[in-house]
Amino acid sequence: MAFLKDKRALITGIASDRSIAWGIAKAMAEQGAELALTYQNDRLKPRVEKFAEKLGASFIAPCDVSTDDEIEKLRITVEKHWDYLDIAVHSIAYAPREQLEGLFLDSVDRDGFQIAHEISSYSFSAMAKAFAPMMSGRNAALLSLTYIGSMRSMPGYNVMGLAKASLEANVRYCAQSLGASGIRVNAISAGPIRTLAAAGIKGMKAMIDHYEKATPLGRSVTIEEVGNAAAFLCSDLASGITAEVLYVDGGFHSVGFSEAML
Ligand code: 0WD
Repeated sequence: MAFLKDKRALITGIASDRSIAWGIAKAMAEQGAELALTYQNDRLKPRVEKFAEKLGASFIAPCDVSTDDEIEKLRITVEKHWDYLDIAVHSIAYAPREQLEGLFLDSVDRDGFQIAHEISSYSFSAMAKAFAPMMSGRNAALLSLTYIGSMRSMPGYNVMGLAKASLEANVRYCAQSLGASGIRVNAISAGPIRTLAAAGIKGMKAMIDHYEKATPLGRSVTIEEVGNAAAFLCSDLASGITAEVLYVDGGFHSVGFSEAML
């Protein structure tokens, strides 16, 4: 059963074939969704064009979420192609590299804090505001990607942990704002995956290695596993689920200490 048949999905955040958004796009296409993909800048455009071709996406469009103008342009483009939207995926995060090194208090500053929160959290509300009118009354779904560094301190994650905490609250408040319009709003908290974004975080390799000892599944997860969970959460099968942060992390979030760590 293709459980996203007749659904139209807008997917942001594909930067490479390791991107979580690529895993999500593949899973949604497999489940029958019609796709549109965005790219952050001209450098990424040819890459995203190829990805769009592979999945038979209807169109691609630029969007750097750091300005309202670009988000508005994206909304206009999407409206030109489609008269409704069922799914919008926000798979975007950014903090200046120097924010992701050393101890939090040694690296955080006003600019870094503002940029991390604006790109990684505010842009989700901005997307929700822009696309809610096209999604209204359709059992539609908005989805973002978060990480457990929002709840627990992680080496090098620093201000991004604060931005993810904000993003998770953002999901709950957007869910409250949009529930009456039949729009569900959720996030997936993924285990660590080697992507371009993860490469910027010092200690990521050690953290992924640690997962082998620390998770019930004995490993971290793949972009395909996150993609399948995303496809489910954005489908009618999840019609009762909103304001939720779903952990797709091999069970890491549940563990205090494991046998393998003794
Ligand atoms: O371990 C991981 N990789 C995890 C990632 C674990 C848990 C959560 N996540 C989250 C990330 O925080 C992010 O929210 O998943 C989301 C996707 O991250 P990813 O797939 O790991 O990373 P990547 O493939 O790098 O895609 C993120 C993309 C950017 O890539 P780069 O590496 O070029 O910064 O986000 C996009 C960009 O394409 N992006 C933007 N898009 C539009 N406007 C912007 C922007 N201003 N900034 C970054």
